[in-house]
Amino acid sequence: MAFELAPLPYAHDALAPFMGEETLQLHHGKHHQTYVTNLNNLIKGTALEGQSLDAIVKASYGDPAKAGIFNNAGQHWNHELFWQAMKKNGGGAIPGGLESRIKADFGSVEAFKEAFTQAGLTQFGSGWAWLVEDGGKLKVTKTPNGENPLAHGQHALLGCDVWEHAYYLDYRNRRADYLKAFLESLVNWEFVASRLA
Ligand code: MN3
Repeated sequence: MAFELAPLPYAHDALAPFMGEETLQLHHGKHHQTYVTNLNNLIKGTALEGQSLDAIVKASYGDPAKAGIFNNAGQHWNHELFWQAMKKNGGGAIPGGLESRIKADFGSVEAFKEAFTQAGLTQFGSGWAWLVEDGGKLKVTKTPNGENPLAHGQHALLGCDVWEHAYYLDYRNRRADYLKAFLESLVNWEFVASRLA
């Protein structure tokens, strides 16, 4: 069965003013839809057709002959996590279990937020900033383009899209302002905590 674009888990105007209606219409309805359409076309009639998205991401990573499949499968995977990891009136308190893990591995919530923000700011060009579980520890990472923690054997808890299409309409060139709004006003911390192993 072909992959399908799931509806957003909130209305297109639910995240405004931190992520505006036009951004969500284009980002979800056009950019994400294009990754899904491209992925379906690229795997049609190949051994990957009918496999799970996770399996396709892992099977195509690092194979130059499957770069197009990986880019689109990775971006479909990344955006599915990204939409769920935000909510209306997001940000705020981090659930206790997750907060304890963050304090244990980063020293403080502030130190985690600084590391996450720096990862997003220093990802040159398009890519993602992540909070991952890796070998029982929480870590902050960054990846270029459609690459993701799954390809690196890590478990993603939170991802922030730092491609310009994610923030340019709302923040222009101010990626730092977007990252701050993401952490303080958009993240669904209950969802992030629910992904802890
Ligand atoms: Mn995107």
